[in-house]
Amino acid sequence: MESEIHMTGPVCLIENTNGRLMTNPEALKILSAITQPVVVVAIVGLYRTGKSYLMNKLAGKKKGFSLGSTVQSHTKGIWMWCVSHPKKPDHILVLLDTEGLGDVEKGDNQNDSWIFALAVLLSSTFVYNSMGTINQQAMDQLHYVTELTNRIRSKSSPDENDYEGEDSADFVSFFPDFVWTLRDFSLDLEANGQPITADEYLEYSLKLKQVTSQKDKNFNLPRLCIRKFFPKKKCFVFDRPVHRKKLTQLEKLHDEDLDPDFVQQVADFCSYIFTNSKTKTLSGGIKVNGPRLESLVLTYVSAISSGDLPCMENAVLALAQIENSAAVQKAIAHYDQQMGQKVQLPTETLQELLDLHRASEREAIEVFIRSSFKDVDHLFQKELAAQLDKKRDDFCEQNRKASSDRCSALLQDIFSPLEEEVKAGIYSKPGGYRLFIQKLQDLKTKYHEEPRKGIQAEEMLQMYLKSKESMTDAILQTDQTLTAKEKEIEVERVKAESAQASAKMLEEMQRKNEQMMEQKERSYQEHVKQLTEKMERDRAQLLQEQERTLALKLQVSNCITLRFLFSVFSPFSLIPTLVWQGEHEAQRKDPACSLAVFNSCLSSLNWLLSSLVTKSFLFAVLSH
Ligand SMILES: Nc1nc2c(ncn2[C@@H]2O[C@H](COP(=O)(O)OP(=O)(O)OP(=O)(O)O)[C@@H](O)[C@H]2O)c(=O)[nH]1
Ligand SMILES: [Mg+2]
Repeated sequence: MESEIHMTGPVCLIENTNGRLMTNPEALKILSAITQPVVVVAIVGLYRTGKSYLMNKLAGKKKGFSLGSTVQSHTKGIWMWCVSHPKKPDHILVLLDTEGLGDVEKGDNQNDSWIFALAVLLSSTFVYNSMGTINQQAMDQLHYVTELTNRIRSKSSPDENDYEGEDSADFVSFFPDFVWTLRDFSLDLEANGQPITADEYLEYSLKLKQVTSQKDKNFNLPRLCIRKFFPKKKCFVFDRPVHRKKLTQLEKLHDEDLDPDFVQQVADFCSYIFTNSKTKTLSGGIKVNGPRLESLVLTYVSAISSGDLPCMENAVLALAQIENSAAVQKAIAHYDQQMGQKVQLPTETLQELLDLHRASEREAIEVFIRSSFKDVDHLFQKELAAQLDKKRDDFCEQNRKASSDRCSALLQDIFSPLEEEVKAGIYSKPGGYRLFIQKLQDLKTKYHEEPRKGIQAEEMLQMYLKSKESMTDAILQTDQTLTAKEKEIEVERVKAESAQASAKMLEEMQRKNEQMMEQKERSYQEHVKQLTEKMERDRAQLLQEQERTLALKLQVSNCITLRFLFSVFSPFSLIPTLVWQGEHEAQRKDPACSLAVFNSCLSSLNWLLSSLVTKSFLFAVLSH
């Protein structure tokens, strides 16, 4: 069960003091505790346009984000309120309310642009809020969107071969969805006498002019940028909530006191956001949770503060550094826990220990692979491999020591009575040597029968016997029943036995070395296997992202052909030719321009097709 979130009210996430942006540790701490994926909705727009009020509606609360009742701008910096997502279980809805743009008292446009850029970078749904209709003034106020290309980079080092604008063309894959909220909207939504939806109104307002002058270019620029950066757009219109005089009391009023249309419009807006706003996702399909959002905030704000452009790729890489390092720790902790549970030192054989290591290592690699991403040059996986190798070697050493300790204790237990007997002279008599050898054999058998002596059992025994060679020899030499010849033979036999044991030990050592080498190879293969599977999954993800971006870019080039067809076959073929020449220049430089033209071509083509089956076509032909 994921942890619940209890934030009684919003906190400032990014402070804006004297034009300097600073993160607030209290807010970052809240983010760091959110384990669930986050849906981030940011609202941006001119100051005093009811942004905070609307965000409170999304939080399902009457009060929260502080509202100002004077004409002075109220919200400063970026404020955050994290609430449980009302429709997505185990998701957190992060609401970001921003400082109003265009505050005359502030008079700092730069600062506004950064607030705007940060809201774009941090959100998965970007709400642009404005008063009244989408007129030229509203469009002009959106110049922040045209500045995004100068404020944000998608790649840390754009390809040299990329033509101008290519980097910004990649924004499209990672930018939030765009929602335009129009407050105190007083017009009827209709065009040519026909009712239209708010979305159609937005599309209509984003239509481009045929470029014949600089003025036309300026007219088109914000429209092009919105189309270019935000392929998914939505528009909501809101009536004025109450009579002007009651506006300052808005927070205290109940729904019954408000314009019923406004109440419904707010409900529709909230419902759309709850149902359609996506989890914040980064390049590589990385779903953002609280700590990840915290890292993004830190990276972007620190880039801005140090005079750099915030870069989406760098933010992901910075995040990867933190998480991959944590992934190594997590994997090692898992390995330690598994080994701690399963291993009892000393193990009977080296292979037994290596098998346990292998099983724990496999799981540890799985833990790492699951938690890591964008591990450039596999640096972190190599680090994990090195740490696991060291752990294995440490375990082998501990195993050797545990075995040595146990064997010496055993040898002491088993053989010390014999040593006492020798000291007491029990074997210093005729026939004593045979007696001694017999006893030694019995004790060796007893030693061999003891369980869990570990890998040093033989070596320790041989070492012990070697240390007692002089004692054995003394007993042999004092035994009067044996002839000199027999004693010579016996000395040779003992030597041969010792040499045989040494050879066996060497062989055993060789076998252990081979097992270790084999294990190293298997570890390597395990890393490669799991890495290959992960890379395969990443490749599929990348392909999906590339296809999405490519589809958008392709639309751009396709529209050139469509435009051509249209210019040839349209009853208005004379008009677009001029426009086409002017726009063509811009299209070559800016793919987004073509995207916009593509959309307008589509609508023209739609018009043409529908005209074909209506009388208006006849009328158009006749008038032509
Ligand atoms: N006319 C009108 N006023 C509204 C609307 N919604 C809220 N208000 C009022 O407008 C005033 C400002 O509202 P806020 O929500 O603080 O506006 P804001 O955009 O957050 O303002 P800043 O934080 O300064 O950028 C308050 O008195 C609200 O009651 C609306 O839809 N229309
Ligand atoms: Mg506000």
